[in-house]
Amino acid sequence: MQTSGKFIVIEGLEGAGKSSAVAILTQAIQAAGHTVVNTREPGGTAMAEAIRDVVKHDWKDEKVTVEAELLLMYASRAQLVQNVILPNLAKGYWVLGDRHDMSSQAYQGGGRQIDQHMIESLRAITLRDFKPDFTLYMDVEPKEGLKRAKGRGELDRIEQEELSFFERTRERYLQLAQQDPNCEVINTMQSMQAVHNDVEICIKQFLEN
Ligand code: T5A
Repeated sequence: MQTSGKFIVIEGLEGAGKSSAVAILTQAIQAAGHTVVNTREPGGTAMAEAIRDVVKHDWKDEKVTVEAELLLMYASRAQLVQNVILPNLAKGYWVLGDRHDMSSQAYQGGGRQIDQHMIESLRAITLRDFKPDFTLYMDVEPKEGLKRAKGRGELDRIEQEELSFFERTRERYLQLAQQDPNCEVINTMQSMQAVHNDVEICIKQFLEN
């Protein structure tokens, strides 16, 4: 599909401060005269939101397996990309995604240690060559991120994983960010004001180019 809008994605571990970054970016992009459509993954369509409930909280008494988790992330992404992201980009709107494919590569590939080739196959089926125009990876040390997430309330199924799971996830995130020329890393182990300033600088540079 031909697209004329831009697809911007925020990535990072729990408690990295993605929600605040989304608010800053939304405001900056709107101020530049663009219409912004906000999405989140998993989720963002009626069916994808039902999938989000399952992956975040299990299904009744039935545990989500590692394989089902991976497939559900891509099922949710397929619904969102085809039904929301591509049609809005085609209208010239800017889509701001709270998580996208890098999350699967980091959490399922890094955290769950699922073979990268298997993930690549699902990615090829779901996305073909569709990619974000720009990704902001909010980097946080897992211990600190989880502390922040705990401060916000009860932890969900994935947030209850061991620290080593998040350490592997972060390591993969950092590798992916380094390999992606359209990805900027924000250090969130600093004050919220300092993070705010860094996010503003990044989006300003992207908007100017
Ligand atoms: N997932 C998702 C996969 O495994 N594979 C996939 O393919 C996809 C798409 C989704 C879950 O699914 C997994 C990843 C996730 O486990 P989610 O709710 O979308 O879950 O994501 P979370 O990361 O859980 O969302 P959070 O709300 O925890 O993270 P945020 O948005 O990064 O954190 P935020 O902004 O709410 O901040 C949390 C708290 O920290 C404070 C904030 O005020 C807030 O209270 N904070 C700071 N405090 C001090 N200093 C700073 N610099 C701070 N920045 C934020």
